Amino acid sequence: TYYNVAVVGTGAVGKTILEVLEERNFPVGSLKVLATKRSAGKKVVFKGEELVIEETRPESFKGVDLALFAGGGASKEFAHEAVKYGAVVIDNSSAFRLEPDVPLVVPEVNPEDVKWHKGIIANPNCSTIIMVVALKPLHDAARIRRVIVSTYQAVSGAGQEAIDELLAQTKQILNNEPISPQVFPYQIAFNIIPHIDRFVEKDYTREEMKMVNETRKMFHDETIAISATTVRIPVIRSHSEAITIETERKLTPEEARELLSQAPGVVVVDNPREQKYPMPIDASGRDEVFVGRIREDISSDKGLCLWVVADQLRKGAATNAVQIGELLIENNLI
Ligand code: 2RA
Repeated sequence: TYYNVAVVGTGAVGKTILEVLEERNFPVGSLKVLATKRSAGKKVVFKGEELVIEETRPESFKGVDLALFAGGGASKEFAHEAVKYGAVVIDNSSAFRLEPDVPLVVPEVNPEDVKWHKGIIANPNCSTIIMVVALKPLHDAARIRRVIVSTYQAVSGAGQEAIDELLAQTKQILNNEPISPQVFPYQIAFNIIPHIDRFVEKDYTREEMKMVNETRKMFHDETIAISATTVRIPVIRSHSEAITIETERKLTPEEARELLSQAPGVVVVDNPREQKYPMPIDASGRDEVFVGRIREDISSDKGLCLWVVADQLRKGAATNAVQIGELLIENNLI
């Protein structure tokens, strides 16, 4: 069976969705690429064929089986319209993630939740996806009670303009020219900024609270204590996370390494003696979540520290969305 697919959005995530659909040989019958008026008329290439980007309208979803929304404002405007026309929507924006009747899914973590979808399935935030893929096998084995995480997030998480800004600023600074930050609130080249998205509650940012609330929703456990600090660093692609967990039952680093090396979607890169650990340059372009620096938390009885890296445009966004689509097909849910 082949499916009529629409991809809504042609930014960094939309483009990556097209690449992933092609690479994974997703059973695409017909493909529509939809975007705002600004991009309409431009072309994209899918499986060697040129496709003209169309402006998104409610009627665009007529006959569409699966609509992959890449994120942004289009979701609020058109996701429900797409469902009315009979499409199943996989949505990468934050618009519906915490709605009780919308499943929030990472296939390695809570695949069963796709079964109760009512038309929309939400794709979690990139930094959350990366964290939960690494934590799920540990949670299943020893029940995580507390998580403390600091992120080191690549500029591409903020879109193509953010990449352009980092490259331009780097050149300007090396040439002793003045800079004028547009995408980020401060200089990002040769700097880091401990602030992603807006400040919301108790001086935490929205990005930080996404990691708290989305993780609890997918683990079906509102009692896990989670505190995040999310930080933008001058790296082009792939997010990194320093994570410390406390579990109900003590988990040794050896046991954690064993569990993670068996876990779907995870690659363990952990050999301090040979200076082997995950880094953004190695994770970029890959679909797996890389875990290393697995060690005892020497400050706590039942604590464990990990270093986790993944390509946030792929597993953190596009690949996860396409995997949800594959899960829907396997379960006859489209
Ligand atoms: C970021 N969390 O890196 C994002 C994008 N969803 O800014």
